[in-house]
Amino acid sequence: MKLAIVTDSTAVLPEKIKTHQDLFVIPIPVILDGKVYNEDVDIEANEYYKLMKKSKEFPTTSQPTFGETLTLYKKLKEQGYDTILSIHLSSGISGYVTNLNSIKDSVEGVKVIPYDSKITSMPMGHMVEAALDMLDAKKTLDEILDYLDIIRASTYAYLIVDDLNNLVRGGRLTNGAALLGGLLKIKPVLTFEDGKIVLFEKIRSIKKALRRSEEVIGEREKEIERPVKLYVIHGNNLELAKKEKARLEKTYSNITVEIGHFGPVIGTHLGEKAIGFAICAK
Ligand code: MYR
Repeated sequence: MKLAIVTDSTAVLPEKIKTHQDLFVIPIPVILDGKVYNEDVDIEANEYYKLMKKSKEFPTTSQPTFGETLTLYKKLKEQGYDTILSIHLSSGISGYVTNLNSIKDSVEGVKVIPYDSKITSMPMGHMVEAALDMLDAKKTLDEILDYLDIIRASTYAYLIVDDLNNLVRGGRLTNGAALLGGLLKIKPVLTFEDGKIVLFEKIRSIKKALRRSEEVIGEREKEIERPVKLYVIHGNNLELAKKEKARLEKTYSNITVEIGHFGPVIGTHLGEKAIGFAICAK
C-alpha cells in the first residue's frame, strides 16, 4: 500500500508535519466582498481578520469543488499512491466530507477513504499527525483508522464567541434561529455534539464562560482516561489565549497546553475574538 493523507486547510497542522512527503492539503475558499480567497494560499489569518472588519458584505465560505478534489486525487495516483485517506472537517458543519462519497470511486486503481473528523482545527490537525506517525511506523490502514476512531471518540470542544451573529447567519449553529433575539448579547458556551455546534450552557459574562470552560475541560480529562492533548484556539485574540493557557496549566499541572489560531474559514463563522478549548486523546 502507498498511502497519501489528504486534509483541508481548516486543520491546524503541527509545524513538524507540514512538509511531510505523504501529506496534501486542499484549501477551502472564503468569499469576501465578492472575491474568492483560498485559505492559506491566497490569504492568511492576520490579513483576513483585517479585511473582514472592513468588508461591506457578510463573508461566506464554500466547499472545494469536485473538480479540484479530483485533480488532487488524480495527481496522487500519478505519484504512485494507491490509497488516499482524506481527513476533513466535520460533516456537521460542512457537506464536503459527505459529498466526497460520491467521487471516491472515480479514480481507477485508487482507494479513497473519506474520513469525517467530526471536528476541525487543532484536534483535526492532531488526527492528521497521528495518521502520519502511524504511517511512518509502518502500521496498517486498519490500525490507523482504529486509532483515528479513538481520537475522534475522545474529542471535546468548547467555544465562546464574541458575537453569535456570524454563526447564526452562516447557519452553523444547530437550532441557531431559536436563539435569535434571546441570546445574541450573552456569552453562551457552545460545544460539538456528534459533529454539530450546539449550545452547551447559557452564561451571561465572558469571565464566567471562560471559568466554566476551564472546569468542564477538567471533567473531560478524567473521562478520557488516556494522556491528552489540550488546545486553546483563538480568532485574533492571542492575549486571551495566552492567559487561558497559563490558567489551565496552573490548574492541570500535568498537561501542556498548545495555542493555535482560527484561520479565515473558521473565522468567517465564529467571527473575530472567538476562543475555543479542545481536548482529545494523544
Ligand atoms: C463550507 O462552506 O462548507 C466549508 C467551510 C465550513 C466551515 C464551518 C466552520 C464552523 C465553525 C467551526 C468551529 C470549530 C472549533 C473547533
